[in-house]
Amino acid sequence: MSKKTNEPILVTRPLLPPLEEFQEYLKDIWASKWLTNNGKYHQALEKALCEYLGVKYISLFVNGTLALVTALQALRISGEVITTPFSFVASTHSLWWNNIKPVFVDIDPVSCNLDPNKIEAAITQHTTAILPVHVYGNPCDVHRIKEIADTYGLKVIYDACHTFGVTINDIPVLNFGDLSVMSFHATKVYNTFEGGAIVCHDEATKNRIDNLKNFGFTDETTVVAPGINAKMNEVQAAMGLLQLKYVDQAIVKRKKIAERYREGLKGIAGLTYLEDFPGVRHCYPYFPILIDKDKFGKTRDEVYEELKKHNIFGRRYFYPLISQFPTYSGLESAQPGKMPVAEKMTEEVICLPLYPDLKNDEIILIIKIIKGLVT
Ligand code: T4K
Repeated sequence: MSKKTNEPILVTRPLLPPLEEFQEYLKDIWASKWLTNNGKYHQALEKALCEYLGVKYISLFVNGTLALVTALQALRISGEVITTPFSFVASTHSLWWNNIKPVFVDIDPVSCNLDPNKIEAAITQHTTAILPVHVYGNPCDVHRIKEIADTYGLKVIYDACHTFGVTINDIPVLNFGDLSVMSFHATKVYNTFEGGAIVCHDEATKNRIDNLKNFGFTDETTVVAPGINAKMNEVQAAMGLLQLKYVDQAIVKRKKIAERYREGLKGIAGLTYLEDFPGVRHCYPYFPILIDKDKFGKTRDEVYEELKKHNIFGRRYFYPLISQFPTYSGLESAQPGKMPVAEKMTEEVICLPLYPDLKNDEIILIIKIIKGLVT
C-alpha cells in the first residue's frame, strides 16, 4: 500500500494517434504551404465531424473558450444569462467577455447539471438566454430546458465541452438548444491539441459564426461585425481527422475503466458515483466520486492527499464553484447558501484518473488506496 508508482498517474492523458500517421499529414501541409484560414483539412474536418456527430452545421474554433464567447455574439445575447456554478470557469468567463451578467442557479444532485426546477425563479426582464453545461458529458434535462426557454422566449446555448458523440435515445445531444459549444482540448475525449467548435442548425447562423471567428469578414473587403480571430489551423484540423479513426475505441476503453471503478468502489458507505443515464450513449470523459465526510470518515481532501502520496493525481473538478471566484462572488446569485446542492458537491467531488491507456493494475491500486481509507 505504501508503494509509490514510478510514473505519476494523472487525472488524464491525451489521446494520441500513431506519430507516423500524423507525419504524413504534416508533410502534406508543408508541401501545400496552406497553414490556416479555412484550408482543405479544416473543410474536411467540418464535413467529417458533421457526419460523425450527426449534426447539420459545425464551425471549427481554435479552442472551446473562444467558441463560447463567439456563440454568445452570434446570437447577440446581452443582459442576464442563467448558468451553472458547477463547471470549468471558462463557461462563465464567456459571459464576462461579452459584458453579460451571469445569474447562477443551483444544480441537480443526481446529474450535477443546472436544475431546471430552479431556473424560472431566476428569470427577470433582463434574462435573454440560458447557458447550461452537460457536466462530465452527462446530458442536461434538455426537454424541460426547451420548455422553459420557449415559454419565456429565451435562447439556449449548451456548453457541450465535455460531450463527444453523446446521444439521448439515439438523438445527438448537440442537436438540442440553439447552439452547442464543444472543446477539443488535449484533456478531452477527442482532441486537436487545442480546439473547439460551435454546432448550429441553419446555414445563416453558420455563416454568421464563420464571419465572427474571422474578424467579421464576409469577403476580401467587407467587415460586417467586430469579429475575432478564433480560427482552427490546418495542423489542428489534420489531427482532428486522424483522431476520428481512434476515438471510438478510446470511448470503449473509457467505458470499461468506468465500469471497473464502479465495480471496485460499490457499497462503500459515504462514497457515491454517477451511474449511466437511461437511454444515453456516454463518452466517459471523467470519473467523479463524491465523498460524504460524515459517512466515509474522511474528507474529500484527505482522499485527494492520500492519492497524491502515492503519486496519483485526481482533480477536484469542479472546486471551487465558479460563483466563488472573486470575479463573480459579489453577485447576488453567488451568495453563500443560495445554491446548497452545488456548495455541497464542490466540497465532496474528486475526479479519479480516467484515460484510455490507464492500466488495470493502476485502477486496482487506486481502488485499494481509497478502500484503505475506510475507517
Ligand atoms: N467549458 C467546459 C465545461 C470545460 O471543461 C472547458 C475546458 C471549457 C469550457 C473551455 O474549453 P477550452 O478553451 O479549454 O477548449 C483542463 C483543460 O485545460 C480545460 O480544457 C478543461 N475544460 C478543464 C476541465 O481541464 P486544467 O487547468 O485542469 O489543465 P491541466 O493543465 O492542469 O491538465 C489537467 C491534467 O491533464 C494534468 O494532470 C496534466 C494532464 N495533461 C494536460 C495537458 C494539457 C496532459 O497529460 N497532457 C496535456 O497536454 O484545465
